[in-house]
Amino acid sequence: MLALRHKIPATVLAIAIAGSAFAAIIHTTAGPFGGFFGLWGADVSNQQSVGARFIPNGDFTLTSIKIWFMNNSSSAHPTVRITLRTDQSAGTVSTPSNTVIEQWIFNVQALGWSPIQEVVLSTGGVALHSGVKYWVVAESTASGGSDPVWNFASVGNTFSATSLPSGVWQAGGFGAALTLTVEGTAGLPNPSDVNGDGSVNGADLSFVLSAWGPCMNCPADINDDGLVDGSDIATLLSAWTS
Ligand SMILES: [Ca+2]
Ligand SMILES: [Ca+2]
Repeated sequence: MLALRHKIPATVLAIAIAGSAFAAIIHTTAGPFGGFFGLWGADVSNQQSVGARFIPNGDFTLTSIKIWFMNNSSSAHPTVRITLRTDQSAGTVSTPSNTVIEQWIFNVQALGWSPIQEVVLSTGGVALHSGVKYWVVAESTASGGSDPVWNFASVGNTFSATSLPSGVWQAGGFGAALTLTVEGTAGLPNPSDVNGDGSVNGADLSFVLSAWGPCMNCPADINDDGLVDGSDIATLLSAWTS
């Protein structure tokens, strides 16, 4: 469902938020795009969720995701939930799966049709594997007419999908280019870097010692055997960086 807008703020494209000097761009599009009738976007509401797919061309660790949002309300800041998900390919149809890798919930900053680029930061340790399909999905419980609008970009390099009110996903295509920038650091996360700060050092050692004992699905269990013990310490020490 397209949402046509009638204002094109002259300053919109001049707004840029500089990324970290250490972050690499994994996938990016142009900024908000409009035509004669104004800016274009996809409604994110209780009737429709929207997804954009990206495929890393190398192994990365996620650092941030940036998306331009407008707002159908000029007075309220509706809530949006962003999730990073795996792909669910059925036959030749690619849509988001229900497997959430990381999620962020916030209220859109934009009021009305002047878009603002929202930036969400990863808590660390999220691996993005080369050649694998990932989805960034935006959802909202806001009703139509007062809902967030995910801006379209001018270049169609991002495969998209939208959901029906029933929640069933329908694949879109490359035509509706949603704005999206995914950034990360090169290389997969180091399991010994349990606090995800890029170094393996005393802080990680303290973290592991404080989680000593049985521990399922926790970062301190570096070798993922359900127990935080000396074998995890040995792995951590062998990966020591500073
Ligand atoms: Ca660390
Ligand atoms: Ca272990």
